Amino acid sequence: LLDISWYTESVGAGRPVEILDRHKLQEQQRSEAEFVTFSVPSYACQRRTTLNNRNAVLTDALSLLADNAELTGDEGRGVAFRRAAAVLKALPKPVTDATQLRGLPCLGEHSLRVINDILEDGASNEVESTKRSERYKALKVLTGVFGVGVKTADRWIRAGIRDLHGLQDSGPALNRAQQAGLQHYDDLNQPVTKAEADAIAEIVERAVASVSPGAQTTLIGGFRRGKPTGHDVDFLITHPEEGREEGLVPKVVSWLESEGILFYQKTTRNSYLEGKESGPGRPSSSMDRFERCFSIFKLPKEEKRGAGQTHGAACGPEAGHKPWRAVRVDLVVSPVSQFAFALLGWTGSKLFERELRRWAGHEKAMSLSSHALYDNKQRRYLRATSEEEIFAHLGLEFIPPSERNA
Ligand code: DCT
Ligand code: MG
Repeated sequence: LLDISWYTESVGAGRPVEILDRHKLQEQQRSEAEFVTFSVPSYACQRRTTLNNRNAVLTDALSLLADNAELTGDEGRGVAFRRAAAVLKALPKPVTDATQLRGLPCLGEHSLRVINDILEDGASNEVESTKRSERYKALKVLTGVFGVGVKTADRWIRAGIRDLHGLQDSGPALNRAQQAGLQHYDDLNQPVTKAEADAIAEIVERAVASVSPGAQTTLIGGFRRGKPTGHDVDFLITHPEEGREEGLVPKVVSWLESEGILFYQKTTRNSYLEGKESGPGRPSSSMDRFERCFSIFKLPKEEKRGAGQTHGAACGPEAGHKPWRAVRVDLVVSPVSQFAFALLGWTGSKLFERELRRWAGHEKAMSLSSHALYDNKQRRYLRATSEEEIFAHLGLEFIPPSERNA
């Protein structure tokens, strides 16, 4: 189970090649390429999944069906599509024929049908009709508003709201997050670049250093996995002296607010000392219990950030270009004793994390969270100060962040 190397077998391999002329050899190589079959381990946390996805057409289609399933409350089906997509993301070559997929894990009947349709006809009717469906489009737009979940979007749709105009016109009560989400809709639905993430990191580091010298800030989430863009920027903050991280978020928020950098913030305090009946390895819900801040930053545009160069009125607000953009930023604070677990749990991808927890539970009788790892057989917590140690506890080969893009 621990062997995560790839096996490729080819029809015709091993035949003596001397007797073939060059033309025939080329033909054989072509047919070998067409008949490569793949083999991958079944848990995503046993696989190395880089950002170099050779099957994007197929995985985009399956991801869309996963989105749709999640938007209609069918989480089980959503996970099934995500697992199928993740298997294809890990393949070393593009799939050209469905027979290459024989024996691969996580490819259910439904996913295989979609893959087959695309390989044979270039498109899947189910995917195309989902994309065009009014309900899917409305759910996408409405849940694209920061602070709006599936249940709220569904309620609005039943009240006849289909888009942002409908939302503004019919004016249901919006909470503070949703108001900010609607106000900054375009910015927040525009991918954040790595350069913007780095600029935000500089601001967060300055804030943290000024309110808690010695505290450390780490870029986590998709950017730690090497993604060139993201929907937000995630940071994990800790302090090398246990306890000194307590109450750090309100101080960082005050600093940012005094600098005029925050459009919105909601801070939740930590709750890992509450509910002693369930240890930190077994949180009562899937929510983390860290001190955390969901925020929207006001980031000056690049030309304003650099050497203070401006390019005249054409770039000014009077020309209709605002000199800043809104960016979603998540801050998470962990005590240093839990740092490795928080780092592993917040680096993602979401599916990689889900698979790590499933592996721990099903294969190792352990409970993994972003706080701790509990061994149910030994009835004790397993300590770790690095991600490498956690993988070792779990009996898994270490997978670096850039290969956790399942
Ligand atoms: N996470 C998780 N399960 C969730 C939500 C989040 O395990 N339900 C973890 C994994 C990723 C990390 O938190 C940050 O979450 P996101 O920002 O949503 O994910 P991302 O990979 O950073 O994606 P993006 O690049 O779009 O921000
Ligand atoms: Mg993110």
